[in-house]
Amino acid sequence: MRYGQLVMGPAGSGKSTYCRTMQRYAADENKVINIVNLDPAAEFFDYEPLVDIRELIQVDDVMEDNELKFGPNGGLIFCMEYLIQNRDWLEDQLGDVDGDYVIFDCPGQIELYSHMEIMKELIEMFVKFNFRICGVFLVDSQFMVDPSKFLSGTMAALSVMINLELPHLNILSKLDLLSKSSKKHLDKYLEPDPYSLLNDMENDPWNEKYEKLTQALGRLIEDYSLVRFLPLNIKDEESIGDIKLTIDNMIQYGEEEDVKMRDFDDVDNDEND
Ligand SMILES: Nc1nc2c(ncn2[C@@H]2O[C@H](COP(=O)(O)OP(=O)(O)OP(=O)(O)O)[C@@H](O)[C@H]2O)c(=O)[nH]1
Ligand SMILES: [Mg+2]
Repeated sequence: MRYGQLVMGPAGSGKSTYCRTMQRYAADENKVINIVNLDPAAEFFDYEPLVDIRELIQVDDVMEDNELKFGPNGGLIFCMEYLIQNRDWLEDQLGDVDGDYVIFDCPGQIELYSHMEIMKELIEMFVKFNFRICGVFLVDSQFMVDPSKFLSGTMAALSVMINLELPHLNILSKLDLLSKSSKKHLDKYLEPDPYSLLNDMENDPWNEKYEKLTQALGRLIEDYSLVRFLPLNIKDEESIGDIKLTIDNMIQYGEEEDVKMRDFDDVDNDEND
């Protein structure tokens, strides 16, 4: 069995930073996590990828192609479909390492996750490659400390959960950037009680007009009671550790076999021999 996280979320929500943070956290525990870049439009990320989709196909090349004539969004979808058609390339690049742990850094185009089939096909492919995989959906906490924005972020998370049918974790990212007063209100959003949040919206002119719709959305979130968020503060080891532990439990990492340990000690021993 291999273990994986599929890291998704809107543009700029902190996906690539999350991948790097997880990798470094694991390295501090002498464990190896590899990262695969699945964003064909990526320009910068601060990690050394095990596999990089840009070696197979890049959005710029697709957009410059005179026959295809794609813009950036259509180009990205084309690249993802191309990846699925070239599954042998990906399988070959990923190798076949039993018990390894791979984080897949996905593009920031929300429609890929919320209603298109591409991610589902990709997930099926990973399952065939023997991965036990979970979805990690990041939402920038700076946009969530406001009831109406929280509602739309939660709906986005819910549609991804329902569409992908994967074990799923929602994360509120970039907590280190929140002001002290926003942090105080955070608890309300981590274990959301839609009704009390909706009360907070009472003076919102939008809510006056669409009160019933807002209530129905609140009921939907409550009924599913699956939409919960874990906070991520990349400057706080405990917050990173909590997320890692929750995910490892979800994918049962380390329960069935000895986890892969990097032999830092062996290097020292060799030098002493
Ligand atoms: N302070 C702080 N900055 C962050 C954090 N996460 C991301 N950022 C910054 O936010 C910007 C976007 O972060 P990325 O990790 O590239 O986000 P992404 O979701 O991979 O973005 P796309 O791939 O373009 O969709 C960068 O400038 C990061 O440095 C965080 O936890 N704290
Ligand atoms: Mg990124």
